[in-house]
Amino acid sequence: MEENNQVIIAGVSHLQTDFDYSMAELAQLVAANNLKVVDQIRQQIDQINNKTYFGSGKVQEIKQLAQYHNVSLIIVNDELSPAQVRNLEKATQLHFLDRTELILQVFTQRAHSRQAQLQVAIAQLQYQLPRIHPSGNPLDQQRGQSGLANRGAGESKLELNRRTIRQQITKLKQELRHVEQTLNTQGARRQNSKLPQVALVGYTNAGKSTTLNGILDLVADKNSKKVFVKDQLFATLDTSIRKITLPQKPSFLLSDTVGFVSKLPHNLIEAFQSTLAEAKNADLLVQVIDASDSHREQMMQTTQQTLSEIGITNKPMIYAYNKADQTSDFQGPQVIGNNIYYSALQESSLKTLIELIYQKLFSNYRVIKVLIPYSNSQLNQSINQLVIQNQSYTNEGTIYQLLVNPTDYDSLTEYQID
Ligand SMILES: Nc1nc2c(ncn2[C@@H]2O[C@H](COP(=O)(O)OP(=O)(O)OP(=O)(O)O)[C@@H](O)[C@H]2O)c(=O)[nH]1
Ligand SMILES: [Mg+2]
Repeated sequence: MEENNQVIIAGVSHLQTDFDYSMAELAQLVAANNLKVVDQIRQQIDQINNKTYFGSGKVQEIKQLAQYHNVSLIIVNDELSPAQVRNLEKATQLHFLDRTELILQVFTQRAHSRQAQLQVAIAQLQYQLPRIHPSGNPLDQQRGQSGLANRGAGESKLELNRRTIRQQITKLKQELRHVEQTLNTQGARRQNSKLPQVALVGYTNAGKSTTLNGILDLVADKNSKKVFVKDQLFATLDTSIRKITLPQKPSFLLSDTVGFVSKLPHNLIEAFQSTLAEAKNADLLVQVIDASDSHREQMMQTTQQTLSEIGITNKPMIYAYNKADQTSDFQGPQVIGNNIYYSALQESSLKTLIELIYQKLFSNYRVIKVLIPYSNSQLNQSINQLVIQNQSYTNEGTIYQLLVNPTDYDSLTEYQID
């Protein structure tokens, strides 16, 4: 980016209750981009200025502050329209980057798998599409508008550039579909498509991946690969799905996926649809919350809002307040209704969380005792896929005590004994 990595962040608080928090988060996103905030500028107005976003006096103030700090890049806490960026840059001769672009940049850095890279690239191009200019340099847009002929030429070149970008998007989308098909046919998903699904969702850095890893440790599943954990925004961009199996219990699939942030760009949500599909298809969501963060309420609101934007409403949810070890007087895990206070770093906590998941997921499972004749080998075989609590042999056949879902229960009643 800039040689000089110092920036000023700027925001307008328009009837926004969580303005402080969103500015603090903007500073974190800036740090995630290896840039340094040297100062910030705020304005309180009820109406955003369509032309320059900030009021005109504020624009001059930004220019002066930038001169004072010798900074040439201003980061704005909102998505700006292409015209607003142009007008601001024209008025100040500075560069402006908006929150959306900043988030896109962080995603770009973090994308390692082909799927994530394609998703981010699509979101980037979609963001750029309305923002490109004939010269590629937004500052030239104004300078180039000197004569009619010139302008016409500019416009057709602009159309050409736009068409090229649209073609690129189409091509990347095709490749993405291809990659996703391959993943679908390989994954745990297909082999275990009938198992109940649980998805970890929530704010970035809340501890979703740590929770998944902890649970994998607990079930001592040596074959399951751990997922990546780091104290940074958007450590996870890919979905990981793991099968969780405990003795004498039904198995389920547990998935970990991309975290949320406030004002998550729409293009990203759209591009990450298939990654987020895990949450969409889940039977149960576990919303992981950083209980030690003073902004947890806003983060929960943002999570709720993002979920409804993806079309997820009214799903059964466990509220998992993580990092309780960093709050005062944490003794051990505590469950109150659908809420659990826990630490993903503590074994007893994870055990309690798994129990809660089982309770929610399998509350309608029932125990049935059946006698299956030896001659019915097909049925004996499919029973082996179910949770067998007990098994004994008689002259007439095998007696099983099973823990089953309502559908299986119904289909087995004709073999039921006592
Ligand atoms: N003290 C403490 N730290 C935790 C706990 N759970 C997670 N962490 C730390 O929090 C940071 C983020 O954890 P992750 O599991 O990567 O968070 P995430 O929700 O997967 O984040 P994204 O992938 O960015 O969405 C890491 O440094 C973890 O070690 C906890 O219970 N206690
Ligand atoms: Mg993660």
